[in-house]
Amino acid sequence: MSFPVKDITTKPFEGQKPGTSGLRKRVKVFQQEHYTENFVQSIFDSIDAKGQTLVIGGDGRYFSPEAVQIILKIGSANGVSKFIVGKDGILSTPAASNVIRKYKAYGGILLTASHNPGGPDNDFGIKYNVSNGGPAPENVTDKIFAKTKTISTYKVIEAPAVDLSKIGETTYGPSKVSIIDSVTDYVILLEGIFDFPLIKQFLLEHSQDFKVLFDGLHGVTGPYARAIFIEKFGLSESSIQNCVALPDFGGGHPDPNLTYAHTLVDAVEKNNVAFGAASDGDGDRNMIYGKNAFVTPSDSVAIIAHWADTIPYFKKEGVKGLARSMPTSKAIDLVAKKKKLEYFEVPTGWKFFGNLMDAGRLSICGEESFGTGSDHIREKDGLWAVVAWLNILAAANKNSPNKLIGINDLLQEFYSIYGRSFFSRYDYEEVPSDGANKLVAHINEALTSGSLNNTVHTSASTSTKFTISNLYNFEYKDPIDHSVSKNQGQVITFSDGSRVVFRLSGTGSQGATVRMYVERYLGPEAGKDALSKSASEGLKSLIEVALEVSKLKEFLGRDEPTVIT
Ligand code: VG1
Ligand code: CO
Repeated sequence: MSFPVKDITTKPFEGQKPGTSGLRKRVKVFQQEHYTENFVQSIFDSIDAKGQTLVIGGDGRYFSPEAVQIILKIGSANGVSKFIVGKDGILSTPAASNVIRKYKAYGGILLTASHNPGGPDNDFGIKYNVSNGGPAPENVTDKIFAKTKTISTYKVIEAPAVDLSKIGETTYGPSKVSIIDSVTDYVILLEGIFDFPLIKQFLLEHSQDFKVLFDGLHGVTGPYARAIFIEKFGLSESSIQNCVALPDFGGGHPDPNLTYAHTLVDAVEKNNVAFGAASDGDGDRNMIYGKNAFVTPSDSVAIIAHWADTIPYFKKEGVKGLARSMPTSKAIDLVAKKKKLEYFEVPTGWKFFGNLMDAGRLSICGEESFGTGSDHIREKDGLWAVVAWLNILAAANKNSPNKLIGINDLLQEFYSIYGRSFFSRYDYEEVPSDGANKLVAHINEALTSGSLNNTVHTSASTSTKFTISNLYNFEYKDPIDHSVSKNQGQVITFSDGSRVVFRLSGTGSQGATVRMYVERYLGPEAGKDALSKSASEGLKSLIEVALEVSKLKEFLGRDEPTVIT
């Protein structure tokens, strides 16, 4: 059978600019005639995938099956020789990164809008990853965006739809399509990193006093969690919930934080769960939350780094360096200093870690936005972080026969060694762009004129005084390829070492989202009482000052943030 290639005439759409992590828009936008096709063709116009292998995966959200067929048609017409596709189009983001690396693919297209809600009235997303398994760097995404602005035709082959539910290899026009199990390779990967037998034994011994609960929030991790928690660790069905992946995530917001993962929070409190965890829609985020113990992502990555030598992968490979995104708290820097490791501060977005990892200078990194990971792949990895914590707890308990060590014990011990970086993020979602721009302009004005430098600000409720020491726009020069990324967030520093950051989100699908990040550090000498306070108590006065200095409420017309994490 021959499969003719057809050229279809089209016109550019506005706004097909990939954000922090791919192009994200409402499903209805992607469903417009030629919209998805234009973007996919623009990807192929920006790369050279002729004769190459391409991975296709995603979180299975609404509109994914249609999008997979569009990519197959356009990709094949553009000369891709082989597609590796997760069964039913499903591969979690970390699993896709692993598949790209393991099978030495040229790159991959991931269909996900991550933690954004799904369904016909919600979000869809398309992201391109390169051969190291990581999100395409800015020079590639800039090229894709430029192509979307001038596109006039796209190519398709005329072929019947591929059955995505059958594992195996088939011929598709001039190309081959290999449908693979979505879970197997990923589980093999984690088994090679962590001490599965140790974890299993620990969980078995403590089946009564150390209950585990993983909440998939109806995102893509459900089947992965089942394979790991039930099949590998031998836990019971009651240790996982919401683990059936649904195209609309059951109507929920698949974002693992204290606001949106309330199904986990409620169950942990009600059932005395010692170790709870959740992941987001596409499986790259995680939250660690046990009874009376919430681990901020900034602390989580620092604690994993502190305990790295209990994890077989790091025991073998060593820890080469540590890193965090700029707004993430500096807890991990303290670990790096103590362990005499190199450490880096990069802009928000996982794509900035990839070069450092490829150069062998970075092993463990994280973002405050519930993203944690390592150089085992080039995406953040939700289940990796969850299993890392179980590995660490199992190892810590091996040396503690008489007392069960839980999440809170690890937190308190960490604070007693390094001190504590109280951290919180306020999100003001879908505010008018005009107000957001005014806020940015207001801070920029202070930044250039220096009008706020050395000014003293007093918190209304606690009378604590804060002196502004500096304001700057964060700029990053990649140490490997020397590319420069400007305007990555406005930073206000205070004389006591506290810090407030303002940033506009690059993942929202409409309006503007303003993020305010606050951090205040107390050294170990502050003592146990001060260090074990809640973040909201520890940060109250700084937040008041940040709101006053930025005039945020005035510009955004919002009294309260949409989400506090
Ligand atoms: C947000 C987070 C950022 C993260 C990005 C993608 O970006 O702040 O840390 O890398 O989402 O995460 P922004 O630009 O909205 O602040 V995910 O789980 O959507 O791939
Ligand atoms: Co995600």
